[in-house]
Amino acid sequence: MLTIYSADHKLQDGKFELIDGQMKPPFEKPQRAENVLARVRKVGLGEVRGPDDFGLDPVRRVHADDYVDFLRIAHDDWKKDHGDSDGLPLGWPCRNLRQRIPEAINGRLGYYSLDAGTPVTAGTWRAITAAANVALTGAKALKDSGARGVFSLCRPPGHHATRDQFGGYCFFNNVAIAAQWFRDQGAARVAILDVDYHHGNGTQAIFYDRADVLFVSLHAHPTQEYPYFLGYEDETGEGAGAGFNLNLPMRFGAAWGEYSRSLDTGLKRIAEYKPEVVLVSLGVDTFKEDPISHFKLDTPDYTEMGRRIAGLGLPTHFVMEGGYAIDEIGVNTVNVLTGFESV
Ligand code: SP5
Ligand code: ZN
Repeated sequence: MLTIYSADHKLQDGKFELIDGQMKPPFEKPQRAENVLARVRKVGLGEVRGPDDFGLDPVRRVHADDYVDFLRIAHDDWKKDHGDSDGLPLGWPCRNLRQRIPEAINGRLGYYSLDAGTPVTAGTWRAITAAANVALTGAKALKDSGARGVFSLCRPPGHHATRDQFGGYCFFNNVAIAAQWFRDQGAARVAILDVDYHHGNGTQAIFYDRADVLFVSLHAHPTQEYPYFLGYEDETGEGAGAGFNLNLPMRFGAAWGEYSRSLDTGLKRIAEYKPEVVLVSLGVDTFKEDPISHFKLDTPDYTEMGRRIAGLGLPTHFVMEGGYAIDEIGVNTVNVLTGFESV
């Protein structure tokens, strides 16, 4: 299987995230992607290629123009007020407040974000544009080559990013950008299967009122886990998108038995939909030893996950999302890919 990778991901290297009431070194760090890449090479998964530059047009198909323009200048503006530290918001336009964009960079960071766990650094813009290009290059390679599967080793991840908000370590929604690209290239129906431990609130929100992109997500129940405010079972889509969003939340402690039943439910829905292409938001933070998660998947389960996804018999674009157990992120991620190829 072809892997797309850019070393520019290393430019997203925050000093701290706010988590559990403490400023801690970010769980979402460069070594994650390096360990996945090392495993891809070790098992001989296939060629590793750098991304092509698609420019910002395909990004703007998913994200608001003002949001894209804000991210481009956000750290420069932060630096003017605060020096060369990482930018983090500390206030948001919540209930009972106005939805107006303020002048102050602190205020704009709040307006365009979901949380204080996602540092805006000097290298963020270059890293996130590279990650979008990694997703787009993988999409184009899948379409042009007629291969069964392609792996876009995106970092930072993307599925929490909405059309105009960053958060959950995500800035550009890589999988949504790739899905929209497939649509714009003529694919009538596109399905996204999100197996990251956290609900893909950004991806859901982007496609919520559309029938041309089916979103299916397996995740920790939002009543217990981040992002807390989206990802419930009763979110099934609206307007033209009614019936084209499927959330399969599970309580803390879910292991492969329960998880695999949810996976089969999700795969059945995707098969019924008859998409031309499937994108997989591939997070491996469902692993039993993940430091911020509470599911119990084990390393061999990822191989079986890949096999079951392959059972769809559809062109499949794997897009990297979360996974914070740094020593096992490589084997767990690549097991999905080799499991997929073994069928
Ligand atoms: C892409 C992705 O996986 N983003 C995850 C973002 C999660 N950020 C907040 C996590 C807070 C959960 N509490 C952690 C408890 C560990 N003691
Ligand atoms: Zn996650």
